[in-house]
Amino acid sequence: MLNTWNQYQCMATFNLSRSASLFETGIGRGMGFRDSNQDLLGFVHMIPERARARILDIAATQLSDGTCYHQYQPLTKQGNADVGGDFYDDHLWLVLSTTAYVRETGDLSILDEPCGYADVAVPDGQVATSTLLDHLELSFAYTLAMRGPHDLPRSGHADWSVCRHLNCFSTEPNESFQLAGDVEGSQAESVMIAGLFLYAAGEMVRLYEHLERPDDARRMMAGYDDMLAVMETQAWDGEWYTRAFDATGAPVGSQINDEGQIYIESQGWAVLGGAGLTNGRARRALDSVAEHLATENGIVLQQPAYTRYQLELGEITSYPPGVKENAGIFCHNNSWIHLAHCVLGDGDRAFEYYLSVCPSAKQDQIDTYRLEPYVYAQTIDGKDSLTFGQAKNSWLTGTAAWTFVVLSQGILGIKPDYDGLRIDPCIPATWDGFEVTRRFRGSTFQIAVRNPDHVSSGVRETRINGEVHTGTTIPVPDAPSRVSVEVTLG
Ligand code: BGC
Ligand code: IFM
Repeated sequence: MLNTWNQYQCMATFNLSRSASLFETGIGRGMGFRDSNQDLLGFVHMIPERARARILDIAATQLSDGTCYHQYQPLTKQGNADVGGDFYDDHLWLVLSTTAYVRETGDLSILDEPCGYADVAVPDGQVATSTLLDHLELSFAYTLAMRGPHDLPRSGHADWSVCRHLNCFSTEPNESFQLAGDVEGSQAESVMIAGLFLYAAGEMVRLYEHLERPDDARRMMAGYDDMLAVMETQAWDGEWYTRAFDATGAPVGSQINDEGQIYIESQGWAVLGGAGLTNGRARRALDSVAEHLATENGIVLQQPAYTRYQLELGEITSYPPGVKENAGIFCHNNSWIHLAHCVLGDGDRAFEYYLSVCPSAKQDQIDTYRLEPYVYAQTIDGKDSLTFGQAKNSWLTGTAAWTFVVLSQGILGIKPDYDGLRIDPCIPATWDGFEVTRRFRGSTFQIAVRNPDHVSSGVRETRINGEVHTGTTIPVPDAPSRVSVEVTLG
């Protein structure tokens, strides 16, 4: 899966985003701001020049207020005006794709490239004045500024979960149905965006540290600390992190709800963003995922599934229980939980969960799974569905990129970093070790990891070309060469 099919699928998602497939609709979807930024995470190592161009194209569809065209057409590179500016997670994914590219390539020049905003005309013969770094700064500032009543980031029309629409509410107490449409000025909030912001802010801190701009790094850290405090004071529900607050300020993904009490996305992003790491909540939140959401076919998106249409939550409640975002297994967000377990050093759980959505592990139930056993599916029907275990929409899904990150950087622990290749695995304790050949910035790293004590994580010794090396980051040689790396866990 990792060497061949996963990367082949990453190439497909990079090229096609979510358009031109037998599952999605023709050219209607174009390139998604959110989707294509995430697809890059599984592509930057393959053809970095194409990744560079794509990042700049995407950035140019950001609007000058910080929001983005949600989709753009690849040939004209023009945003689709009918779906612009109202998904308040979009801009943050640009931070992830850009820093992934720079970590992989070391190419800092991309930060100074003029991009321009989609709504600001550039006179003929001139270049745009805003650079990619300006776009990252604007993305950071936008989320910090656009907050709701709990000081959490506002969600806009919808966050990553595109069909949960929190900005609708009935103004008539007894009205049971009203056409869903955002109520102007409503201030629904997203806990997932708060976690994603924490992660993105952490990336900005490390980028500025690498650029040797300590004042800017401190400024980013202040934003991080501010959001972390809000997350811990407003979004902890007792056993897990809440998912959102709707337009009336009521929690979504809380024990006080009768349906949709616990959601997967906010648990993953809280931990990836660094919440709950010093107060036991990260472990507790992931234990709650295991208790309420995990199944042998993957982790369902929320529980209990919605059984009736609810205006305050929108389209998500119109899907049958166990299907798609309504308590289906969305493989894409499963990978955030895999990575969160890697943050906690729990390689057994990360790998067990990975296998539960891995298509090549479905051979003995292929009559139930019913899709290709070599590319990830977007969803697998959840335990509330009559067709539990049946996969849907293979190929064009963010699962491809994120699972490549899980396997290569989370479990095998080979992480491209600004100063070299960091090797810090998180594997099942039963593994004796593994070997990997990784090409990185022109050199070839021959990596052997040994696990004599059968632990999951923790590096006891690193050797480079036979010599003991302090730390886990392998520097890049001045001239392209072969580097032999031996890592002993324990
Ligand atoms: C997904 C659907 C989702 C839709 C919302 C599609 O990519 O396949 O599950 O409802 O996006 O626009
Ligand atoms: O995050 C979205 C994505 O943008 C399109 N497909 C569905 C995902 C989850 O709703």
